[in-house]
Formats: sequence, structure tokens, C-alpha cells
Amino acid sequence: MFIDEAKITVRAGDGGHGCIAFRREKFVPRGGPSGGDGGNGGNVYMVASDQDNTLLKFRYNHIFRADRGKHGEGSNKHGKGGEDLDISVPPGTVVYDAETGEVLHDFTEPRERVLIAAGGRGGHGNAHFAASVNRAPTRAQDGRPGEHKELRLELKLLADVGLVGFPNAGKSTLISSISAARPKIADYPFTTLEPNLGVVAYDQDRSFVVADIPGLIEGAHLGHGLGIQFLRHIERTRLLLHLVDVSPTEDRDPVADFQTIENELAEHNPDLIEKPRIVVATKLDGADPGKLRKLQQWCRQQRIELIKISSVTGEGLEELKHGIIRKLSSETPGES
Ligand SMILES: Nc1nc2c(ncn2[C@@H]2O[C@H](COP(=O)(O)OP(=O)(O)OP(=O)(O)O)[C@@H](O)[C@H]2O)c(=O)[nH]1
Ligand SMILES: [Mg+2]
Repeated sequence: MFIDEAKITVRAGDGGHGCIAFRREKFVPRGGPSGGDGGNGGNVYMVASDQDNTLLKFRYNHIFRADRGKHGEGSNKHGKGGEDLDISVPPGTVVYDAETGEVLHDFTEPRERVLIAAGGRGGHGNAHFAASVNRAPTRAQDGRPGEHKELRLELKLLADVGLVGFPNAGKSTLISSISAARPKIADYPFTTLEPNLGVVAYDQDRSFVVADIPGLIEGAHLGHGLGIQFLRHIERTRLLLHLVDVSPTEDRDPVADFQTIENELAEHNPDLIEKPRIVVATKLDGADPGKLRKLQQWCRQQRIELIKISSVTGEGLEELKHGIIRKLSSETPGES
């Protein structure tokens, strides 16, 4: 299961308290104030790191604290500042204040570092308050508390390729046959309840990330089926594979299927319609020749690239990977 949301608590360090002390030296009857300041509390930062690609770690660890500042001491010794804490997140993470819903930061670039919760300032020791009118101040300040925030993290999968189609179209089977992802596969609709990511190695230096999302049905944009909440996972992809089942099992028209899904995409976000796409006819091993022909004709008319595959026999998978790489590297969308 791919975790793409997390709730965490961050606490910056409290400031150390200022100290009240007086010099005690031999032969100096009345020493002046010598209480040092408290150290500042450590800040909490978030840093985008290429080393992370999921929010999984936040599932096990969701409270993050920076160190507090040390208290001031006598002899004008200032307390040491608390160490800052860096929390690494994958690029693409959006950080929300869980209480107000406000976006605190949207991480796009690796190595971006942002202050999320500020440490409290250390309090002044009594030495700070010495004045000509008050040579023996007996007051010192407490350190200020560090900021405390409840955060919600959201990661849009940074997939290159999104799989869309009706439930049972074979999306999860495809991702499992071209990548190491092992999503649940079954012959009933809505097997996939959460998005899955798979990394596909094309050759030594070229790979791409595919996102498998739950199937869509007519009215998905109105909340039918599992709805379209998962489409945000493919909003940043560069290519869509639209899978259409051409086996006789589904008693539906392949062209109507295609149009239904495309309508749902358009209703959700018109940008999705602008993305380059490949139509993938699935389950070629048991294809209904009539359905296949109809889909092929339609794609030819519409000038949409069509690739036929069987995830069971492996037929067409190399051609598909090749087609994906070609589309991803071509600068002009829609070119085939
Ligand atoms: N014969 C054959 N069956 C396939 C092929 N690909 C998938 N199937 C079967 O089709 C059914 C649905 O496959 P899934 O991969 O779970 O479909 P999905 O599109 O992920 O479905 P949802 O997650 O419900 O949206 C399963 O029973 C698969 O075994 C194929 O190439 N050939
Ligand atoms: Mg699935």
C-alpha cells in the first residue's frame, strides 16, 4: 500500500531560562549580578530530499521535537542553544497546518529547507537587567516556549505515467508485470483501493514511474464508485495510459468505455484531457476480435496511438514500454 498522507506533530525547543546569580569572589563584598541568559530552543526545519519517495516513515514516527535551550548559569554563563532538527520529506510533499488547513509549504525542489516551527528565545539572566539604578536585580526571564504544530503532509505521487480505465481493465496486472510493484489483483471491480506506484526500468539509464489508481466508472466525478479523489495522483504525470478491456467478459462497448472514462477525466480537470495518452487494449490473449477491431478503428480515426497487450502472456509489453519512453522523451505532446 502506498502511503501518501501523514499527520505529524512538531515541537520546536523551548528557550532556556535566564539565571539569577551574583558574583561571589574573595575580597569582593558585594558582587554584581552574574546570571547568564538561557539558550534559544532548536528550530524544526523540513528539507526536501531525493532519498525519500514516500511518507511511509511518518506512519511509525509522528512526533518530532527539537532540543530545548539550556538554562543560563552563574558566572555569566549563557545556556547552550538547542540543536535544530531537520525532517526530510520527498520532493512533492505539501505541508498543511492540520488545524487551519493552511498550506505552510509546497516542496518542489530537492534540498529546499524551510523553517516549520521556531524555537523559543532564551530568557535573559539577571546580569542583563543590571542598571545604574538597580545594581542587584533579582529578576530573570523564563525562556519562551517553542512553537508547536500539528501538520498534515500530502504527497502527490510524482509518477510519469498514470493508468486509467474501468475497474477490472487490468491496470494492476499491468503494473505488476512491468515493475516490482505487487498490488492486489482480482477478478472483481474495485480491487485497488489505494494508488500503487511502480518503477519500470526500461534500460540501464532510463526508467519511469507508473501510478496505478482505482478504477473509474460513469459518474465518478459525482462520487460514484470510489470517485475521482485519486485522480490528483495522476495530475502531475506526463502521460496517461488508458486501458480498455477487449475480452468478451465485460459486456460493454470498448469505444463507449473509452469515452466514458475520458468524460470523467474532463469533468475532474480539463488539463488531464490535454495530456498525451496511449490507448492500451488489454487481455489480448482472450480478445473478442469484434471489440478489438472496433477500438482499433476508432483510435485510427481519432489519431490516438493504440497498443495491444496481454499481461498474462507478455505480448505487447516491450512495445508498450518502448511507446511510453518515446512519448515521454518527445517534446511535442501527441506526436507518435
Ligand atoms: N486473460 C487475461 N486476464 C487478465 C489480464 N490482465 C488482467 N487480467 C485479469 O483481469 C482481472 C482484473 O485485473 P486487475 O489488474 O485487478 O484490474 P484493475 O484494472 O486493476 O481493477 P481495479 O483495481 O478493480 O480497478 C483479474 O482477474 C486479472 O487476472 C490479461 O492480460 N489477460
Ligand atoms: Mg487494480
